[in-house]
Amino acid sequence: MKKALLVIDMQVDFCPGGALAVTGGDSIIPVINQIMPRFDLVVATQDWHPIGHISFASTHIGESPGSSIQTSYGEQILWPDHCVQGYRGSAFHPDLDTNPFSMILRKGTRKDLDSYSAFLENDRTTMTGLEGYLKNLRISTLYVCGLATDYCVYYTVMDALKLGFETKVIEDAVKEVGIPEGSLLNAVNNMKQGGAALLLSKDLE
Ligand code: VGL
Ligand code: ZN
Repeated sequence: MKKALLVIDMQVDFCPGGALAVTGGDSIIPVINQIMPRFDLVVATQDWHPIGHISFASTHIGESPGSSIQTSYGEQILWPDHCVQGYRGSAFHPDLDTNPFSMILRKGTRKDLDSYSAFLENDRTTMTGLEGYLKNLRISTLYVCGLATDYCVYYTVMDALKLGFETKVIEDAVKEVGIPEGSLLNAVNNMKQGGAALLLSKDLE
């Protein structure tokens, strides 16, 4: 049974001072750096949007961050401009050890389609290729860490469960956006109900 660690979106823009900062987002970096060597494989994701991305409030006249719009694939929450391809904010946080990464998956790269999950984009049909990559390498168990617990971690975990991976969330190696209110509780409840385990890094075997 091989296990992989998914490191979700540990980027400058999701850490304090960034465009879509998660409070305390950088506080989980030492934990992630410490646990990475224990896995058979480490995969990192980067939110990686083109200028004028559909998820940016600035792309839509009269809209502001926090509101949502209807798209061809359903409701899409709007965010401040963040993780723009090649900009400083899209880089991995400088304190994150990137050496253990076997693969870096970039998501949300298409202008008209957002992707929270590392497996399926927000239209819920376009695959990123990660499922095949992990299954070809005989990975059966996924541990998930990174940002944000209520968006990209949440969607990734729910898809991983549906795709048949045993899935665990490392509680002290994730942090939430918390918008809108209740988003963390909703995410945690659904992840547990879907069969995900929550554990602390100290309890990793
Ligand atoms: C994320 C909002 C917008 C995340 C990405 O990484 O959780 N959240 N884009
Ligand atoms: Zn994004």
